[in-house]
Amino acid sequence: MKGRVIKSTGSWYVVQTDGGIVSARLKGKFKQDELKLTNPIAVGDLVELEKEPGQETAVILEILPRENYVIRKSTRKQHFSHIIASNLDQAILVITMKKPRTSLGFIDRFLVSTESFRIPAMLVVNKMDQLEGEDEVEWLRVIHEIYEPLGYPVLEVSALTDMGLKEKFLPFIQGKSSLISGHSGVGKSTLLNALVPEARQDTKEISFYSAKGVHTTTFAELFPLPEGGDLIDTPGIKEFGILDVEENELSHYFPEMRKYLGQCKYNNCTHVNEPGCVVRKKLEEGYIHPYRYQSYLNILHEEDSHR
Ligand SMILES: Nc1nc2c(ncn2[C@@H]2O[C@H](COP(=O)(O)OP(=O)(O)OP(=O)(O)O)[C@@H](O)[C@H]2O)c(=O)[nH]1
Ligand SMILES: [Mg+2]
Ligand SMILES: [Zn+2]
Repeated sequence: MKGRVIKSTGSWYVVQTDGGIVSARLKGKFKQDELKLTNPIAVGDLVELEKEPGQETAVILEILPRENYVIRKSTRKQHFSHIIASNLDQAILVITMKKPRTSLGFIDRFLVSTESFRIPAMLVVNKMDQLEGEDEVEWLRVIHEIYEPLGYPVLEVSALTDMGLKEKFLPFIQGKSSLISGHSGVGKSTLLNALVPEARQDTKEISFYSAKGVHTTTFAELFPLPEGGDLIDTPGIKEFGILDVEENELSHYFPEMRKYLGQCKYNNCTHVNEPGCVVRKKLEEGYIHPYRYQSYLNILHEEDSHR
């Protein structure tokens, strides 16, 4: 029989099949292609499985080819990667303006990653009920100004008061398989609970997290939306480790730079200080946002130091 992995807790996988939910395990070692993975099977994977004789449990025999996936560098194991989820229609980054404020750098790293996997992305600004002060209003304005022209929708919601959820957010997620990502404490699980009441995901006040990096949600889990489609809640991430991107490839993942590809004087231009660089020219003319260009440089130099 076939099924979709809805939760993975390390050695056991919870799989949704036509006949209901079953617990399944892997038999023996799984061959993975080029990728060195900390998790051979990810939430969202479609698998072929078989009931164990005389038991309620099943064995996973095969992973069907993944349409796509979001992957990040493993924080625990060097040179290893971790698949966050697979077979997605879109990736949603939940951001907040305080406690914690999501940095533009973090947003851009996330978007570079989803661009590289060709997964559409959107930003959801949560905790709008807490918006106060000119500084926060200005931050929000900048977020809209930067990301909307690039094709990333920016929605304002409050998972706590339900603001924006049914009328604005739902049309974006209905009938789709969406990954929910973001820092710990931004309200991913609260958002999920508001949309899928049966989910009953644990949520916790920020003060409980402290600096130790304790996350309330510890495993990715997929929940069907009553209106169709599904949402994948994930543990919070501190930094998004982008997989190796070549120097002159990085700009492919910035839609506003991608437009000018092939127009620079040198075809291996990194858009830093090469003569005849069209990207720099467009930056000076105001067609590329200086914050985005700064993120580009930051990622470029960070990746540099890993080489
Ligand atoms: N004021 C306000 N608080 C919110 C909102 N959404 C979530 N919170 C609170 O923020 C805290 C963290 O929420 P969670 O849903 O646990 O955050 P999370 O992103 O799932 O965190 P991890 O599972 O650790 O990644 C909780 O105290 C929530 O009640 C909101 O829209 N407004
Ligand atoms: Mg959570
Ligand atoms: Zn250039």
